[in-house]
Amino acid sequence: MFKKIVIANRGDVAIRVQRACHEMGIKTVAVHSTADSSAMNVRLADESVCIGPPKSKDSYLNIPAILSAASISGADAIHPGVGFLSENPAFAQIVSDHGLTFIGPKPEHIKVMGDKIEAKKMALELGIPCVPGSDGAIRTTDEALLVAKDIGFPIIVKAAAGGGGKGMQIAFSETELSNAIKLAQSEAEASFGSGEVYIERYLSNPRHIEIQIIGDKFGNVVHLGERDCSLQRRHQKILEETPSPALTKKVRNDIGALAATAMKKFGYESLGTIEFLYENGEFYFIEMNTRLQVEHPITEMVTGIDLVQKQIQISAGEPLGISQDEVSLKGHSIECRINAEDPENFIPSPGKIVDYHPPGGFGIRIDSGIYAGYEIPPHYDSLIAKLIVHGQNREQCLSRLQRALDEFVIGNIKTTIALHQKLLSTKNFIDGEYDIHWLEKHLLKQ
Ligand code: MV4
Repeated sequence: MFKKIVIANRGDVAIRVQRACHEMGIKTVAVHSTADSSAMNVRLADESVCIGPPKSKDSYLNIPAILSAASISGADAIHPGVGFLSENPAFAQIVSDHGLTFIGPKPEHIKVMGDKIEAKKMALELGIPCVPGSDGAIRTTDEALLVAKDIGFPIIVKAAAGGGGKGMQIAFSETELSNAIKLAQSEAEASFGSGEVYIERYLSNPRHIEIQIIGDKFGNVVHLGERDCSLQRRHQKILEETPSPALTKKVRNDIGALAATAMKKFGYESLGTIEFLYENGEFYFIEMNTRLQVEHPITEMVTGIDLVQKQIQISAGEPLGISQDEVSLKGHSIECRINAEDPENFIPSPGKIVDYHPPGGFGIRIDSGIYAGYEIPPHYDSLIAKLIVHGQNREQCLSRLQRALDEFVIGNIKTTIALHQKLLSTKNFIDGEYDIHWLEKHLLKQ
């Protein structure tokens, strides 16, 4: 097992990884920007190294600085957390070229899934159902029209280098197609430096359901159920839950088994999430995430498995040690993402936290790096806390969550706690009746 790990991240995730390390007797090195010198993960780490100025590009994405921190601290592995360098195949390769372990999958696997066209080809080859669409990149309207004859309208144009919704365009008819392609191409070029696009049949009211899988270096792969991440605003998830109110036990077991079988065939090792759109009882693959995810705690709550410890053990060459029969999903879990933002207009609200009283009690978990007196820097993502609740069933989970939100004090900055309180008192949500558009259409005024 590793003796010392560099955690190349910040905020709640840096603390999450650090907790796993400390419980396993592994020393931690926090790397941080000058804006994060007083962050809680830095205080709690065994060692810390400043790796640059506030801008992520100069610090959390600064590969030479992170490698130097690993070298001077004598670490044997690097955990990339979520975001930042976690899905950068070149970084994963450089880390191993320096004789260190990248805690994550193989660079080849990160690379395939990073290109959405390659990912889709691979998914089809592995027997994962995909949205009907072009076989590869689309260059001209004529090429698109030929595919459209087969799949029909509406059609969505997506960037190959994309993900997260950037560079997407919808065409409802032939007349709109040419414009949609041009717009998507130029947006993709501007955002990712590659104008490559592909097309799919546009699903109008799906849910976003993702399957958590975990595999080791010996070909053992299991699935750990799903997470329903349909509640989002502008491609930012707001609340996630498991199990999904939309799935039966049989549907869950079938898609989970399919995902696990596919990943075994792929030779995938580490944590992974397969994202699907789910509409009219059918699953359609859209993307795969080759990292730990922000919403992983809800899977931990229902499985009882520490995903980060497992991820580290697997990277150290240990066997998974769990068979599919040994995975049982118990109760219900929900995560509310609490952002330092105005709950009405979502304008970031960084600043000093004066009062802090997190909720507690049975079934409550807070993953956060904030504390009373902490000044939230303005340079990063506005996620400041994750409130994760577990209950024996959805009903108990909802009442416990409502109680926890009512107890939560974060003053005197604006947070999205009020938005979650509103969501929890809305009939459609209480009934589990929502799709990927519901939050923006029915709860938020635009
Ligand atoms: C789609 C889709 C409908 N049909 N693909 C958005 C982000 C990217 N990860 C994929 N996305 C979508 N792909 C087809 N063929 C609708 C979306 C989409 C979406 C997906 C998941 C969660 C929220 C979303 C919000 C708007 C659009």
